[in-house]
Amino acid sequence: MSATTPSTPIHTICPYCGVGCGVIMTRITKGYQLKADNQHPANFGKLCSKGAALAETLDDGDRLLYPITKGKRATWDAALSEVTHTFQRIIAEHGPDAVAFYVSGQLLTEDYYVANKLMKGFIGSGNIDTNSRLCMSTAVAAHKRAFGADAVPVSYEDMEAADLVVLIGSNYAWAHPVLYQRLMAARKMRPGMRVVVIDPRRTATCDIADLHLAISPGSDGFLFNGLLNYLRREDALNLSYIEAHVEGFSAALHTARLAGSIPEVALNCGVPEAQISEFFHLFLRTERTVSIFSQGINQSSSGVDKANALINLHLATGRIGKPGMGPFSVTGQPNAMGGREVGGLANQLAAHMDFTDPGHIDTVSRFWNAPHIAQKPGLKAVEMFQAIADGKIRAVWIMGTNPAVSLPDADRVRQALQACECVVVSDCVRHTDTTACADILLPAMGWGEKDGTVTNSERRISRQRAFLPPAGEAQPDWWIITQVAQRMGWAAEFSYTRAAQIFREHASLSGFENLTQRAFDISAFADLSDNDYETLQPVQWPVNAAHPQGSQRLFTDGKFFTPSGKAQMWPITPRMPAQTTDAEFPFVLNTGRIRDQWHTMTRTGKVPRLNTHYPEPFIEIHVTDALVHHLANGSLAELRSRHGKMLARVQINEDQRPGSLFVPMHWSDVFAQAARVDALVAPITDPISGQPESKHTPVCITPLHPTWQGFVLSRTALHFDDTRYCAAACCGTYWRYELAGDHRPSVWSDWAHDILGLSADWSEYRDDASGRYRAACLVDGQLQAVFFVAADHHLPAREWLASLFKSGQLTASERTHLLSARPARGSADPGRIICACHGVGEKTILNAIHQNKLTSIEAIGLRTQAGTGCGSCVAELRRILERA
Ligand SMILES: Nc1nc2c(c(=O)[nH]1)N[C@H]1C(S)=C(S)[C@@H](COP(=O)(O)OP(=O)(O)OC[C@H]3O[C@@H](n4cnc5c(=O)[nH]c(N)nc54)[C@H](O)[C@@H]3O)O[C@H]1N2
Ligand SMILES: Nc1nc2c(c(=O)[nH]1)N[C@H]1C(S)=C(S)[C@@H](COP(=O)(O)OP(=O)(O)OC[C@H]3O[C@@H](n4cnc5c(=O)[nH]c(N)nc54)[C@H](O)[C@@H]3O)O[C@H]1N2
Ligand code: SF4
Ligand SMILES: [Mo]
Repeated sequence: MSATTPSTPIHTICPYCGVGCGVIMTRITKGYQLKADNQHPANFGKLCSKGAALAETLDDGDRLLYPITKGKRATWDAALSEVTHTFQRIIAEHGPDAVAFYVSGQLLTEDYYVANKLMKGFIGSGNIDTNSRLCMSTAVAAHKRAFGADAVPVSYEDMEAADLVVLIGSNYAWAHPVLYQRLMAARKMRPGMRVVVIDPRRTATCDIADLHLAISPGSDGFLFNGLLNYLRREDALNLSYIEAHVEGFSAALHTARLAGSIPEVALNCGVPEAQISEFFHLFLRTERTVSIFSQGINQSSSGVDKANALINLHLATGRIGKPGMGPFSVTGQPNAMGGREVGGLANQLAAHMDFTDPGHIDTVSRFWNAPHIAQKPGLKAVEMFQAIADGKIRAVWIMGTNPAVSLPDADRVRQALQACECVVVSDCVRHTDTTACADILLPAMGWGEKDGTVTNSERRISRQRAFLPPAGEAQPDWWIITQVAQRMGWAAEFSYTRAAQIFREHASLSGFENLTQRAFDISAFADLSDNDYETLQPVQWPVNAAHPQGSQRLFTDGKFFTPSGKAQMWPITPRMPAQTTDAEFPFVLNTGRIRDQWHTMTRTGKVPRLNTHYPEPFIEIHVTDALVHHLANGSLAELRSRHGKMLARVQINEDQRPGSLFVPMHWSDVFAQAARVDALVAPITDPISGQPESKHTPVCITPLHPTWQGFVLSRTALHFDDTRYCAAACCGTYWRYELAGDHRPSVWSDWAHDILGLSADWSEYRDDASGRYRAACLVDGQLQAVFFVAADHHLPAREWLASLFKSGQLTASERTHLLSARPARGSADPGRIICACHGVGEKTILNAIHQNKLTSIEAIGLRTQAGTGCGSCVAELRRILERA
């Protein structure tokens, strides 16, 4: 482990999204200073709100600090032996397919490599799958069908060089913020560049769009086929490219004809004809086109077909392998791509080799010296958890993912884990919905402590470097896995003592018997010295004898990795989502991400400034739907599907299509009482990739009418019993709780005093007729907590009260106005926080615009500082400006 000398700046990589931004950490007197890496080719000095707040995630609060077995602290040796013996016993009794690993695109490549090697090579089962199944498996399958290999053809620079960028099912502004900023900058330089966004809802990304196609959910395939048919009719196909480099053209074209002409496409996609023709025309006349796609395509029961229908367009126009062109699947997790390289999916083998080719099984088996290597693919994530529920899998080891929150049909997943004979969880965090189901907990080193490599969306391998000592007894994931492998009897095959050895082996396998038939080849690193590994510079694969400096773009020679060397167009018959809405479940539930949270919030949820943008779970609904269903803005509602239910706050806007609801995926039981959206999501998957349809579950919505609603702001963390709804947010100097209940305490003040456990210096106000209760508790003149209760959701703004937690002694005037929740003069309510870096609220921004007649983002920045930090909020600022 290189716990490098403090004060030398350490170059490492942000652990969140697949953009893979470089950051530099320097030790300062109090903690660490974080800087964006100006030299890193992913971000060139930029960071988003999450990356910029990384230094605030480094404390040990709620870290898993030592192994725990059956609820008790254990030594590493005892815990590892227990994992080993349990797995060995179950394998002996029920065979290797009775055990499984469920891993993650947030592991480093070295961790991933050894996990895959242990399960497939030595335990001899294909049962290792990863959360990338929920994320990138569709793109992987589509790439393989089209290119014969899972290879992303383009670079970030291609996006910047394009004249048309089409963003499909991607909320780029929030999910890949630094790439979004690069796109904005590129368009500023070349105002001729056009951007089209294809997404059923209007997102922050639409801020940059020249055209937004708010298509009906799941209808993308009709659009792409319609476009292919249109290009044919307009004689805009690149026949010489097709002739030389593409197969399957006639069949693909034949099925595309069925999409009909523009009016039919418009009807199928639910958007005006004029918009369809504008998009088709733009695509037709713009040679340099990059089509970026993400979960709006991947998370679908026909995702692979949609992705291939899109790739078809690039193949038929020859727009691939050239600067500024290509289909571009952007990865989600920091090492989603690395996981694909090592073969972390159940249907892959290793280093881009597959079970479908017996030669590959033989190659890997000889390389690993693993005679009992698995012969067939294992179960894909959703099937894997069904097999756990059925008792076919009796032991599962979960590493770096939180399936009790993030898998579809999450209540069933949780029940399956609770019933499973042995659940091992390696995580950095002590309390997650999944660690709550574990029999054995193994503390993994987290970001800043661990060492290894990750690969970003543009195939760029970068080093993640340690700059911190491990928390408690935490160990690197590769070490934990290797220790179990050694105890299982494979000491020689898993004798690694440092990450660099694993990386060399992985690099060497990528080149082993690879006579240029396999895209993934980093054999140039097979003999990398430890020192060179330490100083490895970011580089795009392939990196081999032919491309020692790496490769910016693939398929430049028109050669693909199929047996014929030609790319494959696929005949696609578009399908709508598997489940349709009906009278009982009239809405389509769309789910996804918000700007400042990362997945299940285990890390971002503890950063105060990231909790201000959206402090509680919410449901976005179109204004007309809200009217019909009697839902008021800011009220609480229950969502229900055939699988489960949840509660969240209603947000009314015109960004959703009527009939669609949007709910973020982030809230877990750790942060809210009943807000896991995946409890509702149907476990329906794409038949080829096995990726769940996380964006289209039929649901119904009903207003919630609890007896009381309220909020509590408190300097200390509190616990509430007997609530119907409770959402907690850690806000630095205070905790915020949004609450609702069905049972009214007989005496409110007893309730408040009990919860806070303090009797000193309370001021209270009660109005039984209206159901109002307000209380403030001060200790030594300092605000300790406020309790606000009402009969419904009409409660005062929290912001001024929240600001008082930053003060020491309250002034007399502040004390007088506490229970009215607003300051002496005027309203100091800044509104919902928009700029996380400087804590600037929507109302402050609107006031500044009105009072000073501001007309530009720059002017708002000068007045209020909003948007002058990381820049992640610029899209929202522009919308506020437009509205004003
Ligand atoms: N802030 C933040 N950033 C992240 C993450 C995070 O947790 N937080 N996670 C990372 C990960 S792992 C991933 S995979 C990426 C995901 O990045 P994205 O895919 O960009 O994010 P999502 O919000 O899941 O979904 C994108 C969009 O798909 C749209 N959509 C829904 N249905 C359809 C449809 O039928 N057709 C089309 N065309 N669009 C549709 C949704 O409305 C949504 O706006 O983000 C990464 N970046
Ligand atoms: N409804 C709905 N569901 C979705 C999605 C959606 O759009 N909608 N998106 C899906 C997608 S694309 C994804 S990628 C998944 C993400 O879902 P998850 O992978 O379940 O989410 P995370 O919160 O990132 O979980 C990572 C866990 O690993 C831990 N961890 C972090 N670093 C390390 C490490 O180095 N080692 C170990 N051992 N543990 C570590 C964290 O503390 C955390 O508990 O969710 C999927 N689920
Ligand atoms: S865009 Fe943001 S979250 Fe993604 S890698 Fe860069 S700083 Fe991290
Ligand atoms: Mo993802």
